[in-house]
This record gives sequence, C-alpha cells and structure tokens, in this order.
Amino acid sequence: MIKKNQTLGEFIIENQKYFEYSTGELAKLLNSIRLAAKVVNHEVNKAGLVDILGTAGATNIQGEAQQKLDVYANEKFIRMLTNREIVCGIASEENDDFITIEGQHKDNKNKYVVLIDPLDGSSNIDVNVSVGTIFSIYRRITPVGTPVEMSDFLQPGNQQIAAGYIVYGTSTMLVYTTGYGVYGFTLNPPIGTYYLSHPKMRFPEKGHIYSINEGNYLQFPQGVKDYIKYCQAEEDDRPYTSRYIGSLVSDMHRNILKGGIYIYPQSSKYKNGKLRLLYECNPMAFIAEQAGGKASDGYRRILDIQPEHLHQRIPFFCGNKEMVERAEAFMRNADAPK
Ligand code: P6P
Repeated sequence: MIKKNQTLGEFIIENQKYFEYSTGELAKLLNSIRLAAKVVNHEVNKAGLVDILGTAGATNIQGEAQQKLDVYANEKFIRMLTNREIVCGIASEENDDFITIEGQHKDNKNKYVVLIDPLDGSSNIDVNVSVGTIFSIYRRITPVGTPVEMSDFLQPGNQQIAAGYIVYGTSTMLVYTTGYGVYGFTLNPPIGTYYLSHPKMRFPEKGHIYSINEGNYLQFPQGVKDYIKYCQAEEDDRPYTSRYIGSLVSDMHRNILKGGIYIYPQSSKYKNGKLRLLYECNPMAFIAEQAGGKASDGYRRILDIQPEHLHQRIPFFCGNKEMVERAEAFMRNADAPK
C-alpha cells in the first residue's frame, strides 16, 4: 500500500513482508545504503568547496583515472556495509577483486552480496553535472558461514533480489526495486529523510528521447547507425530528441520519467561496449524491466547473460520496450545476409 509522503524507512519496513526469505536483513541492507548515500550526497554537494575535486592520482582496474570523490564514495559505501555486518561480500567498480566481509564471530551468517558502482559518471563532478551510485543485491549461492566465492558475484541479473540507484542531481533521489515495481524517494536535506515522491515509476507508453554518444558514430555497428538515422528522420512522430548527459544514472532516470532509450554499443574502441554488466547494466536492466521497459545487448536480454568475470563489459540498449525492440530490429536487419 502506498501512503503519500511515506519515508523510505517506513516503506522498507511496510514492504518487508513482500520479501521472501528476508529476516529483516534486507531492510537493514537498504537502510545502510540509504545512510551511505546521504553521506556521499553531502560530499558531492560541496565538491566545489573542498579538496575532493579532480583525480586521486590513481587508476582503477578499468585503467580510468580515479576521481577523489570516486575513492571517497567507494570507501563510504564499503565501510557502511562492512560495519553493519549485513553482507558477506562486496564487489565494486573501484576494487580489482571482491571483498570478503568476515563477521565478528567469524561464522558470517549473512546471506547477501552487494555489487556497486559507488560514483558513476564521476568525470562530470568537476563540471557540476549530476552523478550517481548504482547497486545490485543477490543472495549468496555458496554455503552460509563460509567465505564468499567468485560464483556468488557471477550470477545472472535475473537472480537479483534488489537493485537501485541514487542520483545526486538538482535533488537527491534513491530509486530501487525488489521485483515489485520501482519506487523513487527524494531526500529532504535539512532533515536527512527520504520521502516517497515517485511511486510505481514506469516508462511512458511512447518514448521520444535517444541517448547515445554520437561522437563515436563512425565506430558504431551498422544497425546502430541505421537506428540513429531512423530517430532523426522527419516522419511519423519523429525526429526524436537527442539527450546525452554522460552519466548513466541521470540519462536512465530522465528516460524512465520522460520516455527514451539509452544505448552504449560496441565500437572499435570498446569491443564489448563500455558499461559493466554486473554493477551498471544488470541493476539498470532490473529497474527498466520493472518499470515496463526492456534491456538487451542488442540481441540478448541483459538479465539472462551469464557473467564470466567481475568487470565484464557489455553493449547496452535500455529503455522503452518499443524503442529497444526497434533498435534490435535494426541490429538484426544490418546483420542479415544481403
Ligand atoms: P562516454 C560514465 O563513465 C559512464 O560509465 C556512464 O555513466 C556514461 O553514460 C558513460 O560512461 C559515458 O561514456 O564514452 O560517452 O563519455
């Protein structure tokens, strides 16, 4: 049941009963993410004032210069999740390998693992453009009480039990799903409470926004080039509008609210696309499908793809169902033997 202005904490507890197996651990887990997001939000909002702008002088496994705020956000989320002993393992974009959380009692009875992109789109921080955090939660598949293994993290996205994002934009919002719809909560900064502002978020029936970095046009597969030309043609209800922020969370959030498709395809620079399957595409795909949309790699449903390694990249087509299906048709037609 949806109550106007319900707080995130009330909502989690009230909907706990819809969540099988949970013994309140998921509520604690979502609450720890909520708290970490408040702390990161505080830093993001004052990034221009203190020395946390710019690069941290290190690079992550992706070979990308780590921003100071990337490192800060990563440390905050990992510490928050570790100190509360709610999860048995964490994988992060910023860490080469996964982290095993040894419980104080050594026989860690926790049953969830979290995969996280602590600060996505962080290259936008220095230019004051919105960034976000993305998280994905699974039940472990190895025996409870034993150290987590890679197999606990390499589960297909259709096994996620919860996924969400925080968008640090003109307002800070936490959006998540546990498989019963997508709910958006807006932070009221003076009191540090999130209120239910977007119940049952769903893509509009039709979408007219396409989000893609057209600077890479010449490197795109022919099917993507054909789809972009389709979007730009002046007929039917086109041309569509091109909107690309360069921050997956922001582009996806806008497209769910307004209707649109986000595409990061394979290219000569990124043979398997740029986005990571485990902590960007899977959580966003779970949310998109729960909001009535669709997510694929241009051919296969993202949530059915069996991951092979932690930082695996994958082409990503995600948005309104009819827009994704049309883009997939262009991909198939371009591949068909002439
Ligand atoms: P490009 C940010 O680094 C990110 O992972 C997504 O948030 C964003 O949509 C994309 O990469 C931007 O990549 O190559 O267009 O700058």
